[in-house]
Amino acid sequence: MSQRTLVLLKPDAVRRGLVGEILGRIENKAGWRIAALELRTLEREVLEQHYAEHVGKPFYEPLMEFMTSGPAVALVVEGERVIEGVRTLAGPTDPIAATPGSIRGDFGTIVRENLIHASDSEESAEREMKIFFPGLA
Ligand code: RTP
Ligand code: MG
Repeated sequence: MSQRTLVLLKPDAVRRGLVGEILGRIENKAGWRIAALELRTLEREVLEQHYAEHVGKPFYEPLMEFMTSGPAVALVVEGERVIEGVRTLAGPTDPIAATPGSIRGDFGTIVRENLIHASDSEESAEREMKIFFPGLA
């Protein structure tokens, strides 16, 4: 079942020079391909839409601060079971709980600065792709 998912390489990944490493892990998966990609400093308005479910939580403002702190890479990846697949590559939200071998498990220590976002369902993927790539067919 071919799917598309919205992925963000967060500002910590760009600052630390991990973009190539992370994109490589995604590209190495058989049959997956990058369908859109952009390096940009994300505007707060865009992130407010993206993280609408977290409004009011204690980590919301620090998350906004972090996510606007420098350029990020937004991309759409297309391929077989890619929604679940990229989340498996990423590992759980808390990098200390993430298994080595996963992106968060290999490179992260801080819950907020966990390197990567990936859509968690088909509905989220559709919603998030429209936020970051409104022109995408
Ligand atoms: P994402 O949406 O970024 O893929 O991450 P997720 O599903 O694994 O985590 P979620 O619960 O949706 O939280 C979104 C992002 O907010 C930051 N966060 N900080 N307690 C905290 O300080 C805290 N909890 C979450 C992380 O950057 C997380 O990825
Ligand atoms: Mg989430």
